[in-house]
Amino acid sequence: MKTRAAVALEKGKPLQILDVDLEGPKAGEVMVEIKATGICHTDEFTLSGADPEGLFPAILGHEGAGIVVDVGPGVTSVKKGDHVIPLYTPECRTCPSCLSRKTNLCTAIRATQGQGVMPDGTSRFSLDGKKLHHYMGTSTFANHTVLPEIAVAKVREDAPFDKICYIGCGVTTGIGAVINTARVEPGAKAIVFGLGGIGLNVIQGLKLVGADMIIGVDVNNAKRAWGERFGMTHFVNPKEVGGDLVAHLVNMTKRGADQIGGADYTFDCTGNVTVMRQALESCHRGWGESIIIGVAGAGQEISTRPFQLVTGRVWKGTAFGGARGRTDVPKIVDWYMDGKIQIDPMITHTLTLGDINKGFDLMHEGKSIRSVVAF
Ligand code: NAD
Ligand code: 022
Ligand code: ZN
Repeated sequence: MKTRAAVALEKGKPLQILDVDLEGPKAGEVMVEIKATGICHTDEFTLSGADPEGLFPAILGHEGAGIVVDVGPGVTSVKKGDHVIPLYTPECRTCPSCLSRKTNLCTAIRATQGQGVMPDGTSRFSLDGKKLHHYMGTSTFANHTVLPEIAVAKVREDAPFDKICYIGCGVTTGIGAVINTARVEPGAKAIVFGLGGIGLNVIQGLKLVGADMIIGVDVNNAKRAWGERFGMTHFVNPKEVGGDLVAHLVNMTKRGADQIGGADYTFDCTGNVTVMRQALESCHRGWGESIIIGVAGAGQEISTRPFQLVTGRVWKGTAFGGARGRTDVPKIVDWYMDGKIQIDPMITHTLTLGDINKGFDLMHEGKSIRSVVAF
């Protein structure tokens, strides 16, 4: 069949809106009509050519929501008409990683997903007879896409697609980092570096679990009001701190008879390796944990003195907020529908597919928190 898609023909060029060919779902696969998709940093990272593993031509996009329109042989967990969110981190429940209960990084389709093809090694997308690569196993910048059954989460049908698509990446990553990766407890003091589409979700996750002190750090003063809206209690602009940022943050978080400072939990939501070091070093000695969420540029390295870790600080990273997609994503949709978390205010722009390149411009200009394309 034909479907309309925003195609990344080559790196560094705007996406082109074209009718592409899409084959039906094979065994264990489903076809989904995408109703909405967010535009996230990693789409931009790949499109720009900065990602050395980026494949072209491709159909990008990994933050979507839609309806199952067809299922291949052997599919049992979803049926036609089900509402789903595609998962760039699948959940097979049978691979050693899923069974370990220690990680959400399912390995069932890992190799082929990275090569831009379906688990059988072929692509369902083509243009004029030429193969188009899938992207992150999701390819949501198309009105229809084909995914493995293990890479969709079935969600309730009364939830609006143009909002819950954000749960396909940003919301789950931010809230999940708090709940699954850091396991923040009530009363904790936390610092969030970078108040964008991820950091604001970390803030609302911290508020949800009952953190006491939520310090937001951003070089852009316009982010103060954004942070406050979701539960931030203090704001620091590193450019306006006279002196050392880490010392300033440690001082702000002093407590107890010994008056030792440092946060219980810090989160990097910038992808900047200098910020990652600041985040680690502004943790409390003995128990502070720093969670890296930001994805750094290719070839970047992090550093600190071993003393920082010897004295009990913990450096961790998280992918998709440590969430097991098929299990956790439907619950997050429920939280949204029950008013426990907010999504609507963070979606600052809703665009048509024809205007998708404007979404990338808004991201570059720092004007959006999230742009969503509604089909
Ligand atoms: P964003 O651009 O919306 O937000 C980044 C924020 O950081 C901006 O507000 C910016 O002003 C601020 N910032 C930049 N430099 C800073 C500095 N030196 N100190 C303090 N603040 C600074 O980006 P986003 O959508 O929130 O994404 C953040 C990062 O998270 C990206 O690297 C993205 O790739 C990554 N990410 C990771 C995962 C994962 O699973 N690990 C998932 C989604 C996104
Ligand atoms: C999503 N991300 C950034 C912005 N939006 C993002 C990027 C990469 C990962 C997670 C989120 C990520 C962390 C660890 C891995 N990835 C490796 C997982 C593994 O090897 O098992 C990652 C993922 C998918 C892809 C590449 C890297 C891909 O499909 N190309 C989850
Ligand atoms: Zn993303």
